[in-house]
Amino acid sequence: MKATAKAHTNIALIKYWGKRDESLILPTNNSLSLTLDGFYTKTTVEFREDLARDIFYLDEERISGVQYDRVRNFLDLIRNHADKKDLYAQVHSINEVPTAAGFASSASGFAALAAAGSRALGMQLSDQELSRLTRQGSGSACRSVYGGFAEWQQGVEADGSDSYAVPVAPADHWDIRVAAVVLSAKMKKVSSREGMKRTVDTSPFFRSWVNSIPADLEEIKQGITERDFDKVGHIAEANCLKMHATTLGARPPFTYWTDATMAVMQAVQALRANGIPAFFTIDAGPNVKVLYLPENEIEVEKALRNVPEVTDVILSRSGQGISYN
Ligand code: 2P0
Repeated sequence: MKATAKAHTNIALIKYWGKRDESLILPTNNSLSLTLDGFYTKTTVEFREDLARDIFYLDEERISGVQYDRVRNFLDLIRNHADKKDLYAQVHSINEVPTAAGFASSASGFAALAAAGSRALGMQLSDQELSRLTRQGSGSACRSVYGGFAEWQQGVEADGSDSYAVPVAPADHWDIRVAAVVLSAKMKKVSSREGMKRTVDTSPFFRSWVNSIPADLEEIKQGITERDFDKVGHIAEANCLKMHATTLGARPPFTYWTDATMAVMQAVQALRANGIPAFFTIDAGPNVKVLYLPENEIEVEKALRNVPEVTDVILSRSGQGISYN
């Protein structure tokens, strides 16, 4: 009753920003991401008759509190699914996601946990079923089931049965790269969960954000099919700016950007002004991710490291979906 799975994190090019159901984690818009090979979580789940409760180790450290509760609640979902309500598990996770790089380790974390947990209980889930289950741990995680580009379909059903990710193009479709620009290891003040909720509840810009998604999605998918880097980059950057604009209209207003965030955004725009195609995207924190093509790797890395506020730049390629061993 033991299984191990590895899942990579993903970066959203069309952002998930807003929930229509908080407990089932159902979004207000479709989102689209690129899975990254540089950042992953490897998790082993072992269900054992001799355990009276779940045990969770992250990077060899025993975890309690909120992080433990999220894992235990998610294991409950898997247990209910498999009709094994009284069977507890020991979970060992190794995170190869530098938290300072501002990637949500919850994406690779819940994808690996869902895959290893369901396998350990003998469930043979399809990718679609696995994505639907993973979504209930953390929304963005449902996209990490697949390699390359994936789209999370928001669905319309109240029970979430049609809300899961589907593959758009595999990792080998296109060698597009991402530089994770590290600025600050400080904890973010507004969590993505809280930020999303505040935006949905109070920002007058939220409706416009949601209404703008279908056109962005159509265009970016066309760009991916045609391997049109300019098209994909411009849409991704504009979509990120729109998402962040909604937070300024919230009450109380907030932003994830710092001076350093702006400095990197300007460095990316300067690269473009010098004829090097590069585009930024930013999640619920100050760090910036930069999209670029392999032939421009050296110039892009150099320009980013030249920004005084930058402490590190981590380069990544497109990654694979969930694997087991
Ligand atoms: C995304 N983010 O699409 C967006 C862009 C942050 C900004 O998904 O509440 O950790 O667990 O569903 O997935 C971060 O939120 O939130 C996120 P929950 P999650 O990647």
